[in-house]
Amino acid sequence: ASADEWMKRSIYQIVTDRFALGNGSSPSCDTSEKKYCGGNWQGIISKLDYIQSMGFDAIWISPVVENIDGAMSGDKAYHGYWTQNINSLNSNFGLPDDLRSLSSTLHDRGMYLMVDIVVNHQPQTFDYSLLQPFGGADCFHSECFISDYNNQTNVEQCWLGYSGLPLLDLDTENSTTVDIMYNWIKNLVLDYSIDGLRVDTVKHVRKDFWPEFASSAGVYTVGEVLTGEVGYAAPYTEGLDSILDYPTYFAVHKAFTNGVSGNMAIIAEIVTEAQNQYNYGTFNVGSFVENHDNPRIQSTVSDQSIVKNVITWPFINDGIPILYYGQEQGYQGGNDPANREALWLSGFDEEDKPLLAQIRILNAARKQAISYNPSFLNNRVTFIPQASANSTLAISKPPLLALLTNGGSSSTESWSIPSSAGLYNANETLVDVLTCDTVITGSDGSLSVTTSQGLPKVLMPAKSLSATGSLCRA
Ligand code: ABC
Ligand code: CA
Repeated sequence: ASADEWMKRSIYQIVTDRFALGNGSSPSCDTSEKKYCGGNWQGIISKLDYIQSMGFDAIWISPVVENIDGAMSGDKAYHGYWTQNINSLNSNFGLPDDLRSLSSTLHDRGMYLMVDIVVNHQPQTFDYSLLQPFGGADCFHSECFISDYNNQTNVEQCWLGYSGLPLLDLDTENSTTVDIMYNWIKNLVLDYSIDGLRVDTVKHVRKDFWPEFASSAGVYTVGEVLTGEVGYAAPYTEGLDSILDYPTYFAVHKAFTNGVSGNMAIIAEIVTEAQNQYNYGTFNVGSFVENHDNPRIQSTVSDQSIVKNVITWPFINDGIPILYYGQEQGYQGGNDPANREALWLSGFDEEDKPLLAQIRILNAARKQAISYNPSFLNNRVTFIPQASANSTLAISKPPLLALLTNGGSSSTESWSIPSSAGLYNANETLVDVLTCDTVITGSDGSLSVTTSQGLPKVLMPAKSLSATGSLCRA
């Protein structure tokens, strides 16, 4: 599928080994052991109702190719990033036909499959010939660990990892190697009817490798460029359809998870910078607040009002919302590997899960916004300066208006959106879809509203809600 087709979607990110088992069992899973816990593709198939009922219409799964365990550390490759052979699959996750079934079951439900893929490296082993098809030291850049992130050649041609688990850096300057990779991705996408790719370690491969890689894949590509800087990330939006919105991720965390000292204005600054610098703007960035490489929000924030504000962000931001599995269940794991908890241990419970309920509403609100406003997906978010301060941010993407605060559960905020913001008519009824409370604009179209307990609001004009939809039915 193309970037345009992906833009309407929202994505549920899965660590395949940790989501569900095909036989429905629920073994214990100690994340600190860094072992396989048993999740697999059949497990995902068996829990698609759970994902779809939250309103997601795409999933992103762990890398699928055959992996090799850590030679020296004893860590297992349960996460899928330690490629052994790009031409066979990781049998811990299932057989080739299981992956094909996952893909076709998703398609039958109108959902998309995004697969994570790695080009940049393979783990070092005692016997290079185990690594396929690049079975020799000469297929990799010579040994040096990345030591200077300000030196782009060092970032591209030296190795990730550390002495206990070195990641051999593929020689992507060699044209034979490059052609193998272009052919591989083309065949992988066709063989398993993949709809999109999450591309690992993009900044560690020279930029001009990527355009032909993306065109060989022929589907939407979203690249991981792990940086807090828009200026560093921007050039990568030329070679791939999109990137994961890491700069905004860092801004959101600074604003919300630094307690009262966090300044919300930093979000507006970074987003505006990105809107101006990214090729095609920020319309198809992958927008997220948690993933498998970073501590979960609730590992540092316990205030549930703040958590609810943070979770709202990707659904109101430009781009494609991505939710990391487990967030809906309130998981609290810290740094890798603690943030990769088994979801089956939650029992896939849907009752009494306030975050899950909120996510369902947010997905429905975004879908309703897309169908109500034909230009929703191509309109940039704007920030209402008069209603934004240190601890508040008013974000407009008509018909949505989100009022977010980092004040926490004991705070009360008063918001004033002047008529000059041009958002509303006189005496218009707006519905906070998170609570179904209503508020009416003034006779000049201005809006005054109070939020209590530091909770977020997502306001939509009553006229924009469908009579038959699930949102706050009259
Ligand atoms: C294993 C163990 C861990 C242990 C670690 C050292 O080794 O499991 O317990 O802590 C996979 C597995 C991991 C595994 C690694 C290493 O392999 O998932 O569990 O860790 O073998 C991608 C994937 C990631 C994957 C790999 C490797 C790459 O998403 O899951 O890990 O295939 C760099 C890369 C990035 C990579 C990330 C893990 O490391 O660029 O592609 N992710 C700075 C650098 C970044 C760097 C980041 C973290 O630090 O600039 O390049 O990411 O090391 C901002 C700045 C940024 C800065 C951040 C932290 O702050 O602007 O520059 O990022 O403000
Ligand atoms: Ca490299």
